[in-house]
Amino acid sequence: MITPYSRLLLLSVFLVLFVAAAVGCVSNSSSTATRTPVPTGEKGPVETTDEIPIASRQDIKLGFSQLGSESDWRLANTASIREAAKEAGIELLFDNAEQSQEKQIEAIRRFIAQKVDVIAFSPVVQSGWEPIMKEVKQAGIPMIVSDRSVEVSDSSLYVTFIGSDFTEEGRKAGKYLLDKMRDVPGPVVIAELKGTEGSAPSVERGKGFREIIAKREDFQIVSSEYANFTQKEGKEAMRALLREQGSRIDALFAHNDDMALGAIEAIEEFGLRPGEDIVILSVDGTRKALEMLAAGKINVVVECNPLLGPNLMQAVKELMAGRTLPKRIVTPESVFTQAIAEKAASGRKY
Ligand code: GZL
Repeated sequence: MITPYSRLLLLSVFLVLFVAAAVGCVSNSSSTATRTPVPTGEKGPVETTDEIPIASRQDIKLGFSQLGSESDWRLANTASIREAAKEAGIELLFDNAEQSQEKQIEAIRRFIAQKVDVIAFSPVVQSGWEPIMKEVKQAGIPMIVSDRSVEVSDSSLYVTFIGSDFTEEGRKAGKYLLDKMRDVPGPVVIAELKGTEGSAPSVERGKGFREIIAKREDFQIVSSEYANFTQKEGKEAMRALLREQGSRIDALFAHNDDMALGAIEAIEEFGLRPGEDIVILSVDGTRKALEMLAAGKINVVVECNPLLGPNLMQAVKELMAGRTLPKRIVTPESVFTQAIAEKAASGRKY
């Protein structure tokens, strides 16, 4: 027989159990949002939900190691990074290593000590980065590779690589030359001015170019010299080449515009007509090269986009908001021929 007292007792027990269960669901629901800790160095992880960052960080600090200031492309690249950081409200700690890998490594180590949130760098050469990249990883700081690629056995040492497909750029130059020379009986004697030894653009542009010109056995590369992407060294190397080979050269593949511009000076000093006596292929797409293209002194310029700043800052913000990034972000590029040179040169920012 249930007395009124025991009925009241049972009801209050049910009531307590019901309220406890209701509260438990609410508190559980707040833990269902998946949390993605984002390493930000010693300050500890920035936690976000999958949907939106809990707070888009306004105090992001980015350490950037630039490889140098050797070319107009590089100056445009640096300007793009500085402008985009300002635009994005990201504090930029910038170091220019002037072509020294050792100085780049020292700068990256300083960024670790300064407890930046993200470290990005444009590696002067492909190899020798594993030890410092491991130090960065151990410090819990995400790393972004910009412009030139690195050779590492462990790709988890960097979050993403933002830059061009240099092999494809070399192929585009080769395809132009095959087409230009399709009715010219061989042999076609070719000279090559390479950038910095061991750098990704030089290794890969050379590889892509050779892959394509191999389609004609009578295409012969008779000289291939390093000129470190600079106009001065491009002129000096071309001068020496002309002294050696004389007017045997039918075409020149310069791995960047600055070396092509230097070569043009040497060719004219030698008494030959660049763009006519010697077909000139270049890469980058700077205004000066496009002006030479329009003047008929260069025959083709394969674009290599230096304006990586916006992509880099976007990647930094996504990273800090806890989002995952693709391992590779490729910048869109085209080819400039004499037909479109005038128009392209007038609008060129750099
Ligand atoms: C390519 C870049 C190269 C340019 C040169 O992404 O690294 O370095 O082609 C520059 O002009 O010096």
